[in-house]
Amino acid sequence: MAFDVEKFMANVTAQNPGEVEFLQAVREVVESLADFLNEHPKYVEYKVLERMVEPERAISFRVPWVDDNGEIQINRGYRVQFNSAIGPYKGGLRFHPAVNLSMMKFLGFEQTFKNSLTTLPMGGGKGGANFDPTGKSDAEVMRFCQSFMTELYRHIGAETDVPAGDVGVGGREIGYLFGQYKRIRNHFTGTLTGKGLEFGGSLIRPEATGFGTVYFAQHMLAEMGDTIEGKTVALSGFGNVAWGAAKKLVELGAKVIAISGPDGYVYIKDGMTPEGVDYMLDLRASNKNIVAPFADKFPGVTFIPGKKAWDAKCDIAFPCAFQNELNLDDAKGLVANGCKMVVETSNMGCTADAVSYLVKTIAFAPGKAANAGGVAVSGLEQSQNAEHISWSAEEVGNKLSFIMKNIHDTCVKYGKEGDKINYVKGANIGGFIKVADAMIAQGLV
Ligand code: 2IT
Repeated sequence: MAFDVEKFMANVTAQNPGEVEFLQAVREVVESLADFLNEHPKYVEYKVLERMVEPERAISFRVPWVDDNGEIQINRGYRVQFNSAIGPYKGGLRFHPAVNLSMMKFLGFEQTFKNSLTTLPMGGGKGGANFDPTGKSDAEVMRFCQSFMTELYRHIGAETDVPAGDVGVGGREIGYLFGQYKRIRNHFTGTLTGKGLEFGGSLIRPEATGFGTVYFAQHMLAEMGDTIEGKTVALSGFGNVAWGAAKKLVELGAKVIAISGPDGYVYIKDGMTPEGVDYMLDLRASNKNIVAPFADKFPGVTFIPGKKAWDAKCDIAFPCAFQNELNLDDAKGLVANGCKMVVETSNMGCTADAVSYLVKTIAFAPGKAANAGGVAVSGLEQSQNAEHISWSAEEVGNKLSFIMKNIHDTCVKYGKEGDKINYVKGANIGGFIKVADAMIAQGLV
């Protein structure tokens, strides 16, 4: 029974019509796995991949709330519980106007592989709402979060499903969500991660995704006999993930020359300073979703409206904002400008044709490997909550660094092609095996 990529994709496409992002994420995995499956026919025989592309459960619900003008607003909330073969569902919540079922499914599918790569016992899930936090007051965000949790609480739990943050959901939102969960259930448990330090949060969780992606980049560079010191770096976004990456890059002596927002990018001629890194937090907290004020704040910084950070000449690019934010033209532009490495830090940050081009041309890491540090430290937060203790920053940091090295080693193990490493293939095969073997061992469930 040979595995046929196009036949498989034709079935998935018929079952999930119009779910463009989900189908993109599935195709990437299926193409990476095809040879491996044909070499290991038991996975084909047990229809593991057919089962993996079907979420165990997908919940959609109404989220009514009242805005500051007294007007009633209705949003749609989701939780997609994708795969629990290796642990309770785990994955973030995204609040963004473009959220729909396809986006939730692509993120939940990717999360399953990513969580497996961390080596921690976490299944895959994702959720969110088509709520736009831009310009909302604190009170509006709180009322929205309370209404969202008033439905979500019945589907989650410390041993069932543990949500966290993602785009549009940070410490403030997790605080409001946790408060409402605790109030309804009368349980103080680690059912959400990314909590404040005063109520069960983990040190290093805010930094973890950004730190992890930089550690991953260091391992990629070491593979090529190089280091990160002195490298010019372009980042997209200025949220939590871009902030963590910038903080670690500046600390390690790299030169961060661009960050970006929906309004354009800022070019930082002499590289970002530690003060610039701190100011990224103020920008995010302002809730305006624009990066332009960074150029007013610091001398030697130019705002380039309407352009992406990929216009800036750099050695390394870290997409840290949203899916499909780096397309084939962007990729070709980066390479023409001398870029040697793209480290996808947003989930599916590059379009499929950009990924194919980058994998062939320079060093490329997919988000499910490079950005796994965030969920990995969420897993460590769960462990600390379960033990009712908190670890030092050093202990968490060391574990994060060890996990990122392991993920890199896994990518090398399964992705080596001659003297190059295909990190996409390595991450997909490496993430697949553990989940697939667990599914086979547990029978048809
Ligand atoms: O995409 C991701 O891995 C996250 N948004 C973090 C998920 C988590 O559970 O910490």
